[in-house]
Amino acid sequence: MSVFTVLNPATEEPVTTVTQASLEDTDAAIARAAAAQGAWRAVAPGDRARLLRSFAAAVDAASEELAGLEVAGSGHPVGQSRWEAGHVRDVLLYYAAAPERLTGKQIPVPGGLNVTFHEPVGVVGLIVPWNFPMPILSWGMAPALAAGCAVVAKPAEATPLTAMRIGELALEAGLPEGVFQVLAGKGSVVGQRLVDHPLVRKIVFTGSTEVGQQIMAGCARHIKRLTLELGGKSANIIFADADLERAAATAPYAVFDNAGQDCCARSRILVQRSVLDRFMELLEPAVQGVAVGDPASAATEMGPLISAAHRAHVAAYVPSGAPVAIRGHAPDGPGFWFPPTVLAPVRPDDPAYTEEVFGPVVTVTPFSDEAEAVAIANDTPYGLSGSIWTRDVGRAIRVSRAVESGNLSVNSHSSVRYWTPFGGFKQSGLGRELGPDAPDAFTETKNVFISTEE
Ligand code: TAP
Repeated sequence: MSVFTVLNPATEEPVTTVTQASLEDTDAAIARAAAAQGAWRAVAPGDRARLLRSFAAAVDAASEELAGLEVAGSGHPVGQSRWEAGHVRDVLLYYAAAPERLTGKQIPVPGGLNVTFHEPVGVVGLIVPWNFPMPILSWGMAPALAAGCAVVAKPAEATPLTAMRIGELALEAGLPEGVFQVLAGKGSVVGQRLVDHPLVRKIVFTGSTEVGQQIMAGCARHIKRLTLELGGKSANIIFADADLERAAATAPYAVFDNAGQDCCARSRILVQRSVLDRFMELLEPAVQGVAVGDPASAATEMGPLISAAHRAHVAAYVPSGAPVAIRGHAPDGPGFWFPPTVLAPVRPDDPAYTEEVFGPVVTVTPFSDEAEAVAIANDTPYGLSGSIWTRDVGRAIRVSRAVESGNLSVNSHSSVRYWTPFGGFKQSGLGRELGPDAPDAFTETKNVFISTEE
């Protein structure tokens, strides 16, 4: 039996140990899910909706406990952790409305009519990364359950605690056994088995592009349905006519939230050359003002990185002699701390400029005009997110259309909402999550011809 010790990233102290599911445990969970699937899809839509609302209420009642687990097990600041627990509740409530709206179409044809049905795809394998254990779990779990699918979820090995508790809450709320299960364990064991097992009909994967490629290849063997949410290297594009004060005040939060461990991190700031100096003057105090420290304190805005190994990975992007333009604060002593760091000027072949750092490191690059801004923004294999700052409405729309990215914001650093679609262009992913159509992605459309011939 293999056991994983969850460490508190802020103290390096053990929080608890978690038994890792084996291959046999995974097969047994998939068998339970497949057995539960038929009865779950047959639950009347209104009753499935009621159960999802009960699940949301159970999450709400446990939100302080869930937030505490995320503070201790992931190092997320407590304010953020509370928001994340509330987000799971809200996502469940939003998709609780879906079971009664999974309607089909009727299409007149000669000699009769066709009707379409949305049939649940079957057992769904949900593979979650360590950076946002609660929100990303909920984005797959809630629409899949609403569509009538049974779900087996695998949280990241390093951050299983909140997902495990949410699995218990589902049962306490009355979801039938086997409909929603959480299996803590390794990607190479549990995750791989979900991909390989023929009874799992869809994989929802969020994680690195590299593992996503392996998963896509594994799913191809079964023509298994697949959603991929992968890496990002998003641009925060600031034009000279923008509200520079607001753009600079929010730029740190666009990249340093969750210590930069965010697929949507705007980790490349592009600034029109004529306002570069003024922007850097404004950015300095904003970066220095980010409150980095004890995640349990309500005043903290940024906590530690997830592990010593990840800190070493991030630090490699800031070697001695790196062009550090601004460096914020971070505590000394135990904990996997890394200060908010702004690099400028950065060579276009520097790995900090081209690769996903997944830490609190941002590069600043000047551009001359709109065409150059778009060209630089698109010069990456990724296309997940980004922001555009300008007072010119026409330019805002032109640049939004030209940037090859799935989720953009204009004059704002936030672009993820559960009621709008989310996903990536290019190597940032495949398919869309969230938004009103998300449950459809957990169904197959069945088309039935009904003859009216006498
Ligand atoms: P990965 O190393 O890719 O891991 C993601 C999940 O996949 C983990 O649960 C992991 O298990 C599992 N896994 C690993 N190998 C597997 C395999 N062979 N078969 C099946 N599952 C496997 O990513 P990460 O380091 O946790 O997360 C960071 C990456 O995720 C970044 O690139 C980030 O951009 C991306 N991300 C994207 C999004 C969206 S929405 N696009 C959101 C968040 C993060 P273990 O825990 O055992 O490794």
